Amino acid sequence: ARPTLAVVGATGAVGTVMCELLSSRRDVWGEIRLIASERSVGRRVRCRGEELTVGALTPEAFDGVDVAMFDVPDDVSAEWAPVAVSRGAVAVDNSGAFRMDRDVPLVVPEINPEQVRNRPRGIVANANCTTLAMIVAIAPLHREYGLRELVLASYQAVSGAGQAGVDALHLQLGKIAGDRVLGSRPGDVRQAVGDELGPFPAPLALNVVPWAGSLADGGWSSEELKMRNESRKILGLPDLKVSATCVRVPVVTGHSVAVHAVFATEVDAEGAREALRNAPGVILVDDPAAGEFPMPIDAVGTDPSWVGRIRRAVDDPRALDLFVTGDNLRKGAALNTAQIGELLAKELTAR
Ligand code: 11C
Repeated sequence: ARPTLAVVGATGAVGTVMCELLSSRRDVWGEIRLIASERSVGRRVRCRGEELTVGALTPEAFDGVDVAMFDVPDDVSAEWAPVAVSRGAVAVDNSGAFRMDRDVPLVVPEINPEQVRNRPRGIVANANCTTLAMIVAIAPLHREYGLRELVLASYQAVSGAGQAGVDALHLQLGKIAGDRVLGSRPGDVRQAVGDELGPFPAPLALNVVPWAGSLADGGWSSEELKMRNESRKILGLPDLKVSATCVRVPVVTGHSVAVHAVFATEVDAEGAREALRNAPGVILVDDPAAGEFPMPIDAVGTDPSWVGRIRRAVDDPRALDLFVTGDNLRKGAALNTAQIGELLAKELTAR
């Protein structure tokens, strides 16, 4: 029989994309159960051509479930993924709650699909959306040249902070539309935006904010440390040097990363392009003379990581500079979770 799937957080920003993917990808599931927080219970949601009623998050909701996907905040996953496992499901978790747990594999199907079977806690973790956009393009270059170091700067969309982030940007843009004065100093939107900052520490409209996540030791943001720690774990490089600066930009969907990657051997840009042309989950867009480079407006609503602007560093023959953009709600979240779910469905169906 086909496995039963539960989607927890089905009505959130990622959950909504998950329902779209379940409707458009090859169908490997038997029953699909949608689960959400109290305020969404009873809502009717279209998924895979069916009109499904959203159910409550209770232990019994996982009875008979084979795979439970979690698209919820860390604290909800931390509490409920083990409940799903205790009821017999394999949990695929998109939060940060379990990613660095030694007994939880962190799986990107294009890179380390075999790890999905190594799950002593019954949980498989999905990486952070910023890590995912970048890592799909970095792994083929690592295979080619042997990665030693990453210096990263992100350009992250507001939907990374959920629907509240999207709502805040639209609200702010509405407030400043047509205003060419914008406060006492041209371009300082603070006065016009007021205190409607949503989940961000400063206005996003006509601004960039070098902050994502929470404050960690040494002045790093949690998001920057996730990029470091998750890249090391996914690539199996525990000593990889990674420095990231994470920046929020006024883009609705599509996380981008500027990458400086240092390798063990000399690199050449055409060789790197060739490796990426043949890589799964990657689309190469690298013809600046023709105005072609990866941008969020290309990546949004698509599955692959878009990569371009590939250059050998002027001052280091072992280093490449490049730019990557991916849909943070698809490959960055729902798509990678769906792909992991499909690996599990194949395994469970073969039993
Ligand atoms: C952001 N990347 O853009 C974050 C959202 O660890 O899964 C996802 C946080 C995570 O704000």
